[in-house]
Amino acid sequence: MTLRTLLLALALALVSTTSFAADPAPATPAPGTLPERMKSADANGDGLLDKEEAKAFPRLAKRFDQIDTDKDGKLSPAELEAVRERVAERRKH
Ligand SMILES: [Ca+2]
Ligand SMILES: [Ca+2]
Repeated sequence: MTLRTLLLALALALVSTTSFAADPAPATPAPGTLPERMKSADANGDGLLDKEEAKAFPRLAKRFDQIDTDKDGKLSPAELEAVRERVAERRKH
């Protein structure tokens, strides 16, 4: 009986592990660097905010060209992170 329970638990664990692994992993960059709000604004799900998507954030859209430091027309999480750091730095002074 104990072995049966053990096997059942093992089978369940395997099933849940397998279904977890089969989950289509979203192409997200390093966790924690991408604000949730950016993710929801990322309409086409490429992990970047283009000018259209940035319109969801008027303040972001206004400074789009400033934030887009590599001038590829899209805001990457790294670029947004850099802005956040600049803002945080300014708040300190
Ligand atoms: Ca996008
Ligand atoms: Ca860019």
